[in-house]
Amino acid sequence: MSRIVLVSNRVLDPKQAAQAGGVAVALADIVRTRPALWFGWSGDVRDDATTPHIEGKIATVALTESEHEQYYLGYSNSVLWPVFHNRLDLAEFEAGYYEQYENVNKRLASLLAPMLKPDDIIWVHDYHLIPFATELRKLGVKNSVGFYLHIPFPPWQTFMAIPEHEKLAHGLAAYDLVGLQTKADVSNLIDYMTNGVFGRVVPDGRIRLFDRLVRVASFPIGIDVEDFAHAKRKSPVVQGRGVLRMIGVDRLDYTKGLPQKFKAFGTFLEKYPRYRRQVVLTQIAPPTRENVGAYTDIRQQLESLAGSINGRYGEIDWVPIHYIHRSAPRRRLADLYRSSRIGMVTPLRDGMNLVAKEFVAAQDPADPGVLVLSRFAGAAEELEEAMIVNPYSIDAVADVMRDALEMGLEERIARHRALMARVRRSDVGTWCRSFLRALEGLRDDDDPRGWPPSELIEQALRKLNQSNPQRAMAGRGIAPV
Ligand code: GDG
Repeated sequence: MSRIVLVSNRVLDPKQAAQAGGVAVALADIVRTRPALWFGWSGDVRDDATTPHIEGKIATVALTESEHEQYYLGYSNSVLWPVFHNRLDLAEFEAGYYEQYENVNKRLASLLAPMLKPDDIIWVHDYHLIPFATELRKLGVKNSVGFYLHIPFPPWQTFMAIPEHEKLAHGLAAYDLVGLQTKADVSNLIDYMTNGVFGRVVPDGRIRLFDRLVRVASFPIGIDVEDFAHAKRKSPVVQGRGVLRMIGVDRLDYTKGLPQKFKAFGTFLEKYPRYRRQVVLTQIAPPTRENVGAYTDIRQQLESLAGSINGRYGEIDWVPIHYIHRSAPRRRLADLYRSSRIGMVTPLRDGMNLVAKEFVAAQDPADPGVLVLSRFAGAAEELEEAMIVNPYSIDAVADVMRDALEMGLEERIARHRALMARVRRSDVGTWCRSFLRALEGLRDDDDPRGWPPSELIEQALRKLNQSNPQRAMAGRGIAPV
């Protein structure tokens, strides 16, 4: 069995990873169960640590002050994060950010390269590390290298607003496999590769971009269902008997649609006064990236909205919004999900959103709560039986809150059963296995024609051929078979 080398911006102690949740659990699981090495940033910022700290299967590196400032807070979180979430207005295209982004990728690659064995499979995670494979290739690394993007890929013209988009495209082309969350993301990336930088889809379904062949496919991430399936019902007490809870759990990020959610709850209380005193909205919103400017605004906005809604509708014995700007223990999250009637997952844009799946997994199948899910979360592509909403439409979300509260037991059970089957089918184990199988398959594949073109690639081929047969013939679109 080949060793898996995981590379991610943050590396967590596997013991802490279980508490942190999300992807960290999945990666820690690979490290526990396979020959593996997990390499990346330790989370420390110091100017004196230049060599990796190696402990068992974990190798970590500190960042210097200026690397942290420009690679992490700067290019990764003030350029790529907002643009990939369609927030060009928040992007800070500062001179120097990209250079440092590339430098950190180069430095990390040069520290990892000497630790690699010829048959290692390398799996790089997320937007911080797009140029990582290019830097490895420059050092002569020939191994299979896959990349997984946890956040959405934007429409191609939005991506082209990034001044260095072509360099990023070169970065992506250096991978053998680029994995994305949804089919919509795959479609956006193929659009960009073919229209923006004139890649072409070749008959085996891969994309020829610059001088490389790269496969692009979707691998929707999932959760460890068993982690949530044994939640307890009677956990955190709600104020008063019979009061129903709506629950939200989101990092305090401007992509998560928190002000819109609070406004919709205010509108719901205004339009449907009979629900006053009957319902509370509990929002857990742990702090995140507080050193990035755009995150200060969202915090202030949310505090003022919670204050004004509570001031306007609250009573001595009933506070409508419980807003908690701290992290909750993972165990308690599962209990909170289970004791809530509605899961409010309403991001403005999200790669997948694991909270949606965790909420479903934690429900009591005999008396389940209802998931309200934004159509702009990647999870909406799979979780069709949720109540799908447009989070920008405050009035519509307020109405869906009422519909969800009024939904009868039979319908709640039917929806939950279907959702639970989906959450089980594409759990975190399936996600890991299918990505690694695809990557390992590419390595063994010396005849690229062996790859059946995926449904999406076929669609792209048809679309391009129909829209511009000459382009296809000219070799810019599809290579002749
Ligand atoms: C990125 C993409 C994609 C949250 N608050 C607490 C807490 N959490 C846990 C949740 C969940 C995880 O953190 C959050 O995952 P999400 O998927 O909801 O969102 P991002 O953090 O933005 O993750 C996203 C994901 O990567 C995976 O590919 O789905 O689209 O943006 O597991 O439960 N955990 C604890 N306390 C908290 O207060 N313990």
